[in-house]
Amino acid sequence: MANRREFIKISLYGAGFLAAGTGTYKVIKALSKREKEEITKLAIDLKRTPTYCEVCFWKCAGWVYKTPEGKIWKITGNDEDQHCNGRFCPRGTGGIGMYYDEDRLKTPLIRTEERGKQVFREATWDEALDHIASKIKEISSKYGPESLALFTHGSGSAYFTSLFKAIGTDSIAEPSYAQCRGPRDEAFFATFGEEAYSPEITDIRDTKCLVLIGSHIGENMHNGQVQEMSDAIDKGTTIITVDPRFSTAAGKSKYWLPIKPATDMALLLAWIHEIIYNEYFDKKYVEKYCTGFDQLKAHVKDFTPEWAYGITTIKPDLIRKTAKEMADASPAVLVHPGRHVTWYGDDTQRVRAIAILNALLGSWGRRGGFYRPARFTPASPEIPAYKVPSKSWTDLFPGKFPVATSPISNALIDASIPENNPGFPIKGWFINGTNLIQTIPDQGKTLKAIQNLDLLVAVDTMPMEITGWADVILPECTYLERYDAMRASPHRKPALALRMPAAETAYNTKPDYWIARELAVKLGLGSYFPFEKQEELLDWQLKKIGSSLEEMQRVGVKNFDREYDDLYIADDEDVTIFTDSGKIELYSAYFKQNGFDPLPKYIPHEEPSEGYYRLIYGRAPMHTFSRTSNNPNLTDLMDENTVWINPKVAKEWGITNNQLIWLKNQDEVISQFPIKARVTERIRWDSVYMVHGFGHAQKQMKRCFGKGASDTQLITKVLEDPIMGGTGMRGNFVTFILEKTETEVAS
Ligand SMILES: Nc1nc2c(c(=O)[nH]1)N[C@H]1C(S)=C(S)[C@@H](COP(=O)(O)OP(=O)(O)OC[C@H]3O[C@@H](n4cnc5c(=O)[nH]c(N)nc54)[C@H](O)[C@@H]3O)O[C@H]1N2
Ligand SMILES: Nc1nc2c(c(=O)[nH]1)N[C@H]1C(S)=C(S)[C@@H](COP(=O)(O)OP(=O)(O)OC[C@H]3O[C@@H](n4cnc5c(=O)[nH]c(N)nc54)[C@H](O)[C@@H]3O)O[C@H]1N2
Ligand code: SF4
Ligand SMILES: [Mo]
Repeated sequence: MANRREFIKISLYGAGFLAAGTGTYKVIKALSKREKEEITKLAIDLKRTPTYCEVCFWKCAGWVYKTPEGKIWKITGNDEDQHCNGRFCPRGTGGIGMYYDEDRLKTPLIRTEERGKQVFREATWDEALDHIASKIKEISSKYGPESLALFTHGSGSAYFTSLFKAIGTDSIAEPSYAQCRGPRDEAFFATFGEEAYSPEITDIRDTKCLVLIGSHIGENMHNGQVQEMSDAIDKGTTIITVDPRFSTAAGKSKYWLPIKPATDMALLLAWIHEIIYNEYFDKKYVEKYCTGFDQLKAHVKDFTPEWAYGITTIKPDLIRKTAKEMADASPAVLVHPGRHVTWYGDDTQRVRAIAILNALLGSWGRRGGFYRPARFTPASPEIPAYKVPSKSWTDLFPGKFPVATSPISNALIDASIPENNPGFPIKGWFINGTNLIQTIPDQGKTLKAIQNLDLLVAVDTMPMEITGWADVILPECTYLERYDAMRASPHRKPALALRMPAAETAYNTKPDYWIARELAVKLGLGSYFPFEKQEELLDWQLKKIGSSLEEMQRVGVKNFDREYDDLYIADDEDVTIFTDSGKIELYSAYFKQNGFDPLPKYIPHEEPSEGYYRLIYGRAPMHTFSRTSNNPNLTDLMDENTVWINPKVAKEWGITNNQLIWLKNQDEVISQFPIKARVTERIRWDSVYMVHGFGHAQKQMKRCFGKGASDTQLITKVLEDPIMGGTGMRGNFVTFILEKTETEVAS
């Protein structure tokens, strides 16, 4: 593959940067400059088509270049795009590997043996969709359409969501809520009346002080954020990183606070204490926009840095100094809200403390804090009203998680297990673009739920763990072979981005729009998809705004002016805050009303027992979850994960660098595959760390099968957030097995 060799050459250049750790934040810029030079040289021969990337959910818009022979040669960023500023990250560049992966799903498959045995027969699309439609009808008439659940992630979600609403169910969950940013968004809603959005409205570009609590930007490769952080580093911005691990970001920080994991709440409360009792807060701002200050002040009275030191192991003078740094930068200070925040079960409250801190520092709506987003919403064609479900997902477990604003994937899974006595049973799962086995903690529960289903459909591009359990597998073509809904995410300026087919459709695969519409037609719901072809819908939407599909195919991205000049709140400006009180709620009346603490409290969490270590995890710059583990281009950069162990601990155990070991958790679950030890001072002695997304147990993914260990397999204990149902995943502890005994190998 010519394009692959090219890619590796460029990527190795990038990987060198990464390994050296000197310029991680420069890698995107360096890659893009070289690529652009090469493209300029060759431009005459190359065709380009616009796309937006599906390798992660930052959705950068770019260009796909093809050789005269029709091979995809390169993907680069679109200069007009605010998400990427013309530069893709190494994963986005490696997206080509999704198209060329020879292990891809190639044709629809129908199970012929019971679940658990992966025996399928090939089917035509018509046959597969007929089979699904008749099962959907059967479940609907036996239990009601509400007993069908959709689990979805990624750009196909729009159309499958529409289909399932038309069928008559609102049990439609995305793992980006209860496994990711749900607690953050509910905490921000409660405080500011708005979420933190995606892409986050963090004004890193103009901040004078960036505080990262766990957020490991730089390994977490969300493109625009990494670029803005790179510029911030160059400008000498003060960065404070709180992480039990010396992350890439910690290496670029003025202050690294190697906190004892699970104790961040104590640090946050001590910072709030310092900021209030030293009168560091933005008085005018707090007076004008906030409510509940006196209650907050009384609440944090005793949460001194000395108190927090005993809990967090962070020295009082360091807590004081960092609080002062934030105050000095205020309001251009950004205590980052994080993104994957489902850690310890009190996550909504921890992010509430982060929100409160930002409010006190006056950073919400201010330059260098959180900007005000703007979004362009494309027109929707006229369709019949969706049927109102007679039973809603909120009736599955009445009274639980009153503050949740989105369906909770783990609650849908619970409701698929009869002995949990749900309000009504979930009997069918339609899964699009999410590998539930690796994504949802407590795999045993997921598998138990699966055994109770009457139907499990998986739409995917790869033979993942979840497709192995499906009754019907529908192979979607990759994002490089299809149109999709236009990207219309909020940003500093409203914008639209187009994705269109860049390459021939490989194998017998189909795009999400086609699949959703065909199924709708078979269910008698075709009127919900009035356009036969997606390009007709896109053209109709674009013509409404004086553009056209033809124009978007040429430009890829269209930025619009903001309707109002309100990127930031001007000094003393009257603004609408969307909470019930119309104020930024330091004291949350809404939480109180729902039976939760109106002000965040520190609650001690369980600690590892002797010989066990807390299992923490995160991202690697060159991979996205489990979706890229088999990508030929990206496995060339990293093909397994390692377990980071502190040298003191390694010595006690006699573990050496690169030694293959197994991990066993508190519930006696042993990692299915061994993992290499990485002995490093960069992790505290009480924890071990690994990158999520490896340890695949699906043999059909030949490159990644059995490489490294799966964190999810070891996350059997879930610390559920009582406020919104998030699955806290960092309350699991592991010990080491240096050699497996016969019985352990057999198990
Ligand atoms: N390359 C790459 N980038 C990605 C993704 C990807 O798959 N690959 N996924 C994207 C998505 S969807 C998300 S949600 C984000 C997630 O990215 P983030 O929101 O940045 O992730 P977190 O899980 O919050 O942070 C992981 C960090 O938390 C630290 N940590 C662990 N326990 C504690 C603790 O108790 N306290 C503190 N202070 N720190 C702790 C870990 O050492 C690690 O450095 O990344 C996004 N970016
Ligand atoms: N243990 C553990 N669990 C986690 C996390 C963690 O760090 N550790 N992170 C959590 C977070 S932050 C998030 S956001 C979620 C992410 O959860 P998921 O989105 O489920 O993550 P992936 O593992 O990437 O699974 C994506 C699936 O979509 C498929 N896919 C890729 N492209 C396409 C496409 O174009 N069409 C279709 N139909 N399918 C496609 C992939 O092959 C794969 O099966 O996981 C959460 N769960
Ligand atoms: S950050 Fe990287 S992987 Fe994510 S959308 Fe952008 S280019 Fe793609
Ligand atoms: Mo996420």
